[in-house]
Amino acid sequence: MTIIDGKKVAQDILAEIAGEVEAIKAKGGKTPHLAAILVGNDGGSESYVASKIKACEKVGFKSTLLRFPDYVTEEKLLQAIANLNNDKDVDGFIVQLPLPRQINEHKVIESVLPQKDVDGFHPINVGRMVLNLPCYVSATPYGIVQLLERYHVPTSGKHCVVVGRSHIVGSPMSILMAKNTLLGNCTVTLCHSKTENLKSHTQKADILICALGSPEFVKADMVKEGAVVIDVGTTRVASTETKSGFKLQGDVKFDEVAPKCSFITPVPGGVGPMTIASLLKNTLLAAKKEIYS
Ligand code: L34
Repeated sequence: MTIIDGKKVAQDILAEIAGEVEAIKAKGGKTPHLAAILVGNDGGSESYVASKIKACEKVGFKSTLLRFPDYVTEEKLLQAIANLNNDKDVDGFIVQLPLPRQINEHKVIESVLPQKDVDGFHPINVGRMVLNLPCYVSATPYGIVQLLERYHVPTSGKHCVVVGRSHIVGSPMSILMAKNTLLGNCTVTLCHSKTENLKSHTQKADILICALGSPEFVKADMVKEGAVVIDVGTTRVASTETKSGFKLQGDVKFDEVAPKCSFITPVPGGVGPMTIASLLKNTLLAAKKEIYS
């Protein structure tokens, strides 16, 4: 059994990006610039956005954080997005999700210029991803693909079961794994909250991707011997073991599932850090105008 070290792979990717940034700067090029919009004070969002900003510093990107209170109006948020769309110095930007209820998430996502949508959430980027056209692939699925690649996990002809059909992870993941590309060519089953007898599906998975956001939902009896298990869940649960009073828990009951696996990602230190590395990779592509020239 191999524990996939997402933290290490993410660090390797950040080092590669840093090298490219150095080369761009040495040639007198513009410093890549990522901006992030953070609404409210959700603990998870605060921590993820802080990690994104820190990663920018590490690779030599410029970063800008725009903060709004959770009572911000949709109009004000859309204005901030329009400003970033028009800001020539900003190569790419994200609006951290979730957003408060008064804000229409779809409206926000569609107002981001696809050329600057380094989250890959805009319908143009999602559509281009489905059609195998150059695009920004959203960071978490892109991170998972890179983990599988770097660990040489065979995918062709394998049965991949994705649990969870969110727009940002489950749905794009199911599409990527089925693609006729070097990494892909899986037979894919997409399971969700209405799936009957979920266990009968997950037990057949050669590659099981868990993205439901339900702590320790996936138990040993749901997993096939020798499976590759990717745990996307990062739920904050109360804990007396940590100073902060909470800990991160994945969707997989790691201790009992891991011994059955050929490969498994831990939480923390698995998919999470890869989400950040992939966002920066997309931002570098944006700065180099490699997707949209
Ligand atoms: N717009 N909203 C937008 N883009 C995204 O890509 C995200 N996501 C998800 C939530 N909302 C978003 C993230 O950034 C989830 N997510 C994310 C990013 C990073 C980490 C987890 C989720 C991460 O770094 N996790 C670490 C632990 C961090 C900690 O201890 O708090 C890990 O090792 O899993």
